[in-house]
Amino acid sequence: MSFDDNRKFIEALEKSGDVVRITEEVDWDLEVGAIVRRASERRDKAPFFEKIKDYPAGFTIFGEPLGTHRRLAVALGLSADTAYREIRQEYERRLATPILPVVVQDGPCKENVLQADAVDLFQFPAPMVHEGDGGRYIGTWHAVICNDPERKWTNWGMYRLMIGNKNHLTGLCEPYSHQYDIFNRVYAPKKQNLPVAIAIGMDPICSMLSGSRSLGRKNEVDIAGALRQKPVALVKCETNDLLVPAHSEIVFEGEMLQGETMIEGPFGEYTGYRSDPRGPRPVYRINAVTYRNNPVLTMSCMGLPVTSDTVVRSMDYEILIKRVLKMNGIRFTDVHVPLESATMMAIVSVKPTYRGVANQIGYAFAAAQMGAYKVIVVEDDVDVFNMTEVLHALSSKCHPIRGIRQYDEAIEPSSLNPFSSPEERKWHLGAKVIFDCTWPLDWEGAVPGRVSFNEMYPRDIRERVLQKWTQYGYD
Ligand SMILES: Cc1cc2nc3c(=O)[nH]c(=O)nc-3n(C[C@H](O)[C@H](O)[C@H](O)COP(=O)(O)O)c2cc1C
Ligand SMILES: [Mn+2]
Repeated sequence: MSFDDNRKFIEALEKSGDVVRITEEVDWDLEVGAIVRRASERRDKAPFFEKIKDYPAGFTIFGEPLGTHRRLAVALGLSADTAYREIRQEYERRLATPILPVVVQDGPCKENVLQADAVDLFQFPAPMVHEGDGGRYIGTWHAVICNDPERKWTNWGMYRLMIGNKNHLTGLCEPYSHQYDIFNRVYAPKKQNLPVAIAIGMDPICSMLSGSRSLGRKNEVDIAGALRQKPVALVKCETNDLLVPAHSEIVFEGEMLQGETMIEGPFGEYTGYRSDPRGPRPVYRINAVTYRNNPVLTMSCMGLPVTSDTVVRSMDYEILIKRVLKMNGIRFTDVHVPLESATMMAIVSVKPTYRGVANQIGYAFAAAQMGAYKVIVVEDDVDVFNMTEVLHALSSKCHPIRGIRQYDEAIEPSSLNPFSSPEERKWHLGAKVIFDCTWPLDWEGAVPGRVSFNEMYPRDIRERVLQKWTQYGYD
């Protein structure tokens, strides 16, 4: 079961009880943002806004499509209450077999076509997401699509987009991103603009993959096919050769301009803060707009967890971290990036067989471009998803001096790191720390034994207690 668009996805979420249809008229100016924000902070259902002030009936907004693990499970065609570990396992299993897209001649995204002077980005109910944002953000859950003619592949990335004026967008595109690399490596030397297509309101899986880093230089659309277990139908743009999902709700065709900037931001960010000041950012000129009748604009209201960003990127980071650890020959047993950390912390479990494994993990994290700054290394008798066990291990086993190791000036992919100084943020410099919660191997014979039901009682006693538990008067 996979969804071609959010319309079908919303129907499925209605069945599983994970969406609220809001028929009351809401204001695009902060009211929509405030509702999405509160729902996220309460881990509540996704809001689907059916009537937006100042906009025609049928122009709707769908907030935080993947803002909970339940919604992620439904998007993958799994039951809404599938345990997260199983969701991740299924996700990783499907990743292994890419399914190439098919190109079709026509699609719903061509129901309305506007070109040149007819383009007006204010035609869509882009929300003023947070108070004090630099403008109205129309790209917070979408894909910017571009080709790399040198290496012959197509990139999809989620890079935020603010409306600059009637036919220009501007937004943050970090230097480590694929799009910036293509813009800078292929197009800048020729002083050519980079053709782009911006697809908003794609199906949940296509959107999700646009925000994923673990794929590396793969065509995101091939992996979207893998996860959907069905190829994505693509259709050609009107004004360039790029291909977009035929079921996209809204498509902007344009160019990322050489040598021009617009003042963008600030914006409420994924870390739960607003750290990055207003400043000059890349500009996209929009030459054509195509959209479905009654378009569904998707959005994310970044800020304190849990948002679609947190849900998607935590899993993506776990997959990335596993790969980095494997590449370094580190034998780990599991990895968890807690949702509450907004991808800034990771827990890794290991079975130590040699000294210094935590330090080895520290170096691997410090060298890898990913924002898990705090890493808790536990032994494999701790379940990395059980924060009660993790906090106990951290409190009891990590030596306040010898158990902590810092790695300075680690290259940091995000310029939004709240604890870095403004100067460090500018240069993408971060730092990492390892909390080693493993027993030193040379303590052989002197390791404190853990006092727990499972570890401190003989099997026959435990079995008797379990068997008679309700007899004793417990539930
Ligand atoms: C909701 C959301 C918003 C994001 N906003 C930005 C952004 O404004 N700029 C940016 O460089 N990355 C942003 N990211 C992170 C990138 O999408 C992510 O790093 C992705 O891997 C980029 O694609 P690429 O690996 O193909 O470059 C965002 C991610 C999500 C999920
Ligand atoms: Mn990419």
